[in-house]
Amino acid sequence: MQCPMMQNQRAGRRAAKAASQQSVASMRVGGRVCALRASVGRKAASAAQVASRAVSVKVNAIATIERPAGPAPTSSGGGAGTRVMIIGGDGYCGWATALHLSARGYEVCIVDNLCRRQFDLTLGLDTLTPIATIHDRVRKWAEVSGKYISLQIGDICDWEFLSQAFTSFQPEHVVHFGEQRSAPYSMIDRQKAVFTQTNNVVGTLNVLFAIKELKPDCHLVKLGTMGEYGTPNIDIEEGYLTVTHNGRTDTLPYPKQGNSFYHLSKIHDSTNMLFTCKAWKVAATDLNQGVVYGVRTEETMADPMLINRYDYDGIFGTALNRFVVQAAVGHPLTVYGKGGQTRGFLDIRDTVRCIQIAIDNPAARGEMRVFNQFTEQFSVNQLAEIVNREGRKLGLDVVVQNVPNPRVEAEEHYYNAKHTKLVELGLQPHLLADSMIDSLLDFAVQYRDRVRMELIKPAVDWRKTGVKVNTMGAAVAK
Ligand code: NAD
Ligand code: USQ
Repeated sequence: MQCPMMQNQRAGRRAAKAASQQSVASMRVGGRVCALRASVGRKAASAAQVASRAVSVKVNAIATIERPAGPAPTSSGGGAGTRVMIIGGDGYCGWATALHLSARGYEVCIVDNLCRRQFDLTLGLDTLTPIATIHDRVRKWAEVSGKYISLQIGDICDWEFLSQAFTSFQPEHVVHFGEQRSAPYSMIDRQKAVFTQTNNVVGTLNVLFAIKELKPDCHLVKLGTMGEYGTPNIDIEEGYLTVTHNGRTDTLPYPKQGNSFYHLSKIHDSTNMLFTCKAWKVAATDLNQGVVYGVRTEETMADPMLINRYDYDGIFGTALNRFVVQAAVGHPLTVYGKGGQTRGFLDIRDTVRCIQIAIDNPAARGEMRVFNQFTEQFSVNQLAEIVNREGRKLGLDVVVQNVPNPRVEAEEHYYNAKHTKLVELGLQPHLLADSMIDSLLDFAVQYRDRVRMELIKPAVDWRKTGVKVNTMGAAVAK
């Protein structure tokens, strides 16, 4: 019997047949592995051709866009041709970072299996902004900037693919964004919880092995999350806590208390990284990032084809980005529960700058360095209040609504998290007060005709996590 995915991909393969470069894709459907040889040229590989490992389908394709013959980037902008592999470079943070670094003279290679696009296709979601394919994105970037980003399409859980990508690119730094990053997605059902933890933990383990086996001096910059710490009733330090217990003192990893299977996957990653820093002298920076907001960066606004994704739905949309879209379309702002939940936040323009700072000031061999990557902390109520106030200034009719909390989390709690290390290294934060006025709301208003109101409601209830795959049920709240 033919694999269903093979039928879907027939058209794509026909289109690519003439292309010269060959790649091999293997697909697992319901436990069976079907081998297929797909011709994927420099201009080929659609999202469908490289559909993700997610949702019972495993496709490991390798499609490459290599640098054309000619000089490598020079020192313009300070990157000096430093070779940076960006895993997850087609995603929200990764795409903006890839362009930021490329523009500044770093030699960038994006690695991505496009599973994020596949999640949207499977669940019926869409970004607020119309985004181009990754191949069109990097081609347009070359036109706009004269700088080339190489592209490796494949799954980092596939060792053969990852080791080949490492060997051919020889990264000096690998920035690892390439994980399933939605807490609600990880709580939809058993299959997605298992996928999230397998994808994230195995992918990171493979990256650690790739560094050890193939490029031991490569610095790992790994995206962790502030949610690893949970909401303890004491100050949150940057990674480590000095404790005196029964008269003895030690500095230990800060206690971790994740509030979803996604957040727990990040904790497992951090533990594996700490161990390999000790055992193999890996140099690692764990960036415990807060919730990112905004969409514009200098480079992603340089052409409509470079525009970044912007998630506002109840599964991938994050708090502030959702509130801004809700205000733009006249939907009540969805404050979950009492709204006292407090988190660290940062503008995406600071995300890209933090990554550059981590690269320019690398960890030493054997060092597991942790930075808390956020610039300001707010409660959900405070965010709603700011969006309400600024929205009214623009003439928007904003209503704030406390809706039943679909998550299990503290709704009133102490929160004071340190975040000084990146500032000490030169980060100059974009603060929300300014971003809100000059960027966020008017951007959402510009694209509001694309908003699908039915995707806004909270879609996944932590207490009702199912055992079966539930796609539309998860995307559209009842
Ligand atoms: P995203 O989903 O937009 O991007 C992740 C990218 O990784 C996607 O393009 C996806 O296709 C790719 N990917 C996932 N698994 C892969 C695999 N096995 N092999 C190859 N590619 C794979 O997510 P984002 O919002 O850009 O987040 C990036 C990272 O930053 C994540 O690790 C996330 O946990 C972390 N983070 C994000 C935020 C936020 O607010 N967005 C906040 C804190 C931390
Ligand atoms: N929230 C609302 N209303 C909404 C959406 C969210 O009140 O409409 C609340 C949530 O209940 C939660 C807080 O806002 O208390 C943050 O939720 P979120 O969806 O903005 O962020 P979260 O699920 O924690 O995940 C996001 C990213 C994740 C990253 C994390 C950073 O998706 O990849 O790791 O932010 S942190 O929160 O610091 O762990």
